[in-house]
Amino acid sequence: AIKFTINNKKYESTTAKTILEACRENDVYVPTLCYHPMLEPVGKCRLCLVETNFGGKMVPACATDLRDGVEITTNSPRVVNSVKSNLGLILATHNQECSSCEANGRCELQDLVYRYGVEDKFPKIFEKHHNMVDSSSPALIRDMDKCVLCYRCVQACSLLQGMDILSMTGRGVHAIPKTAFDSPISETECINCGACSFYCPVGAISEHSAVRRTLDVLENKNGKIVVFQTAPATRVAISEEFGMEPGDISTGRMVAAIRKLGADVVFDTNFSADLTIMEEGSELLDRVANGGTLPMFTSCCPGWINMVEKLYPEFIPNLSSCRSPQGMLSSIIKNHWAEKMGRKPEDVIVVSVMPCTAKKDEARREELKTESGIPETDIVLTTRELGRLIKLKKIPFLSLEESEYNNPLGESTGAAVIFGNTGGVMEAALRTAYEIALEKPMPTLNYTPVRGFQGIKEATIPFGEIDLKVAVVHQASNIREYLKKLKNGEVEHHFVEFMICKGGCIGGGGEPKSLTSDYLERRMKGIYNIDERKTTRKSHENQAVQQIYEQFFEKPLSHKSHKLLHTHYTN
Ligand code: HC1
Ligand code: SF4
Repeated sequence: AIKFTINNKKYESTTAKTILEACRENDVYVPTLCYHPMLEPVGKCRLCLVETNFGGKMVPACATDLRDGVEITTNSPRVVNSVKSNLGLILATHNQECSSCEANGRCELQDLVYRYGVEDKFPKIFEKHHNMVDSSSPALIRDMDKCVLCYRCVQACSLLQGMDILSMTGRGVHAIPKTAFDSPISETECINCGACSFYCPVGAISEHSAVRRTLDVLENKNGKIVVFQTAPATRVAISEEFGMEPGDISTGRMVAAIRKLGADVVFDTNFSADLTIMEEGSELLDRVANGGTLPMFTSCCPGWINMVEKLYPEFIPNLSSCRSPQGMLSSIIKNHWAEKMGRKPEDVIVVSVMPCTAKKDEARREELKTESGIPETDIVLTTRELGRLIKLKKIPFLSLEESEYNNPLGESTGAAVIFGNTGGVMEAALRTAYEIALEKPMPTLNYTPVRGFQGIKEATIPFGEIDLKVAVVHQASNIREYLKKLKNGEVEHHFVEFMICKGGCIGGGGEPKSLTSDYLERRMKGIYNIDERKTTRKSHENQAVQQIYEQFFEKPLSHKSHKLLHTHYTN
């Protein structure tokens, strides 16, 4: 163990590698702004400077190794003054439009300024330098006058996602994360995954907010019905917005809160996740039996679809033609359910709550409009935005009595909720495809080879006459590696699941921001817990799904399903 002192108190550690880790491990507060435990320390913000007994200069705790015998001081007047003056300098280049900022209330800079009582008395020097708001993307907004030069977006985009859309250019106050040729982000190869917005500690990159529009829709209905749908991964993360732990399951409270906001009906995207399994499973069996394009690729992750269309159009034929569960449910609501309720598609407003920024982009696709040309999904809110709405309306989330989804489009199985985890779509598909093709259930429902955080997971399942070879790939950088291998003939599979974000949707760019290093593991556990507690855990056993086939779609891949549940891609 390494022995050291912090503020004259003795400690030892076997796990901490840096001074910052040692302090955090022992609950000693050290301010940070550029540091995030899921990224590499860059030592840029200078807020974590501490004194040590090794020489006179203060050192950045995040980037200094913990050494035996080091005496660390985090609370001396010298340290505190340095934090205050560094915060003052950051403020001088920061556009503090706090009250209208997306980050208001969850801004790391705001918290630090308050905590240290820093007065904003420096002359503003940002206006002349950046003055750049890029709202060209339907998913994200960048306001560079709020950038604090932490490098977190740059790292998220290049290191985690392997996309390299943003890079830091210029020096000093002129430094700024830019796109190549400074193009609007919608004109770059950006896939709208939102990883940059998740890691942004302030409001410099945030989701393209639909909070105000949603309030307007809820408060001025003009005779319309407002229908919400909620994605699998939202229910294990929304409570983090209210101070609870990652992975806490709050399905019933979330539904109750959405009703309190004024929604008329709350359906579950999990219903259409079950439906997706019926359609996609059938599509796979059909491709295998009839020599269709293989491997077949899942198509529910919109960041992934953006990646294929923008960067790998040669793989478009591999994509399943299934719409995402969001797309399927909105289509059913407007084109089938509305009619059953005696209403026109125009009378219904669909608001979907997603862990994902790219879903905002998906909802605007031309292929996902009704015959009369209106979008089937009107509004997409991220989980964070739903949290903001609930707080704005002063709804006491934690003490709400649980509420159930409306039926029939609110019924779902355990197979649907695991869509939220990497490997979940694959596991759900296998539970159903195996049983339908072989007429017996899988030996075990918890199919562990496709679970967990390994970037590329592979498995082979004896499937009657063939061995079904599958792979699960998550996080954009791993996807690029996998596709390279596939092009080179180094891998061979029948079916591959792709999710752009690490961990799958639980790691989506629109989920509550977390400064912990284990939020993904904990959300993942929450999802598997929901699955285990369900009485039905196979999509084909969803009675509401069976019913909609009997009463409307007839069978998977029918003419009607093709029209309402499938789509096509462009480049
Ligand atoms: Fe997902 Fe999906 S699982 S894409 O990861 O297929 O966003 O949660 O809603 O549509 O169901 C996201 C999550 C989500 C879709 C489903
Ligand atoms: Fe990069 Fe994703 Fe942000 Fe686009 S949305 S800039 S790809 S991190």
